[in-house]
Amino acid sequence: MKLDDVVITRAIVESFYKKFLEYSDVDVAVAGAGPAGLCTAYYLAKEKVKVTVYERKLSIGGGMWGGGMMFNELVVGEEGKAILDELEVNYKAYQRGYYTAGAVECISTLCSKATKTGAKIFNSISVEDVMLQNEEICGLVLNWSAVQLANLHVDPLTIRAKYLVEATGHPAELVKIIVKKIGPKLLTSSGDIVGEKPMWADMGEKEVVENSKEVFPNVYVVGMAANAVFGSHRMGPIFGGMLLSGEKVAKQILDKLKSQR
Ligand code: 48F
Repeated sequence: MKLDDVVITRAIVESFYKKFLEYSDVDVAVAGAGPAGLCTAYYLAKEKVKVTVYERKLSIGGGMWGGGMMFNELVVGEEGKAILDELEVNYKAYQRGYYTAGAVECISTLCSKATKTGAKIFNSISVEDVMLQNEEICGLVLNWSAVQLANLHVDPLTIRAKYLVEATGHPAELVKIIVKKIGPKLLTSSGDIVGEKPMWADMGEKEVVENSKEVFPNVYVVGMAANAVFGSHRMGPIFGGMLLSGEKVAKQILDKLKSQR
């Protein structure tokens, strides 16, 4: 069959346009498609929650591709192994309590599971602000990452969400925006971002799950952003905590959504 270049153009533009519009009003919007954000999206989408993820970079996966110092293997502890089982990611026992998985298989499977269960991921789009109405955060403000990179003076677009998930990793960008625009009114000990502490895998892994919770009304934090915001240690290339963090917040949001039905 003879191909028409313009039909290809129309197919792309119309299907993207339809998808973007359909997901401009969602239950949950996630900022950042690293392991924690993707895992949150997977567990929500699995329960038929309308969830969308915005990722600044062209490629999703955040810090997972590089394993540790670009040795593309990950370590997962005993608790995190259950999520690898759920995702059907292969792993090997290294020694008791330490399992290794290929970084590429892990992130590609997580992405595949999240999208196949219904999460919509928009890459190359950066979150630059939140929508606030009547003192309530109720959406994300988005722009093309290329616009930010080129420093162009272009106004953003806004989507509505019942709940937001901060999953931007170490810089905790979404929470930083909230503090900058609304003030230090977080549900942390100081009301402000407490700040990330140095490396301590054992403590960081435990605390990241504890810290994954609501940080501002309707805004939940997962992954490294949770430890940055609540003031806990980093843990380096052990990734079970990132996955468990996403699973925990997905459950919390599901409970909230169910109680509103
Ligand atoms: O950094 P990232 O992988 O965060 P995570 O899911 O996992 C942390 C681990 O990778 C690792 C670690 C674990 O032991 O310490 O660092 O908590 O993924 C965060 C994603 O958010 C994107 C960023 O490009 C990355 O892919 N991101 C950051 N800021 C924005 C954003 C933004 N303003 N808008 C959209 N995406």
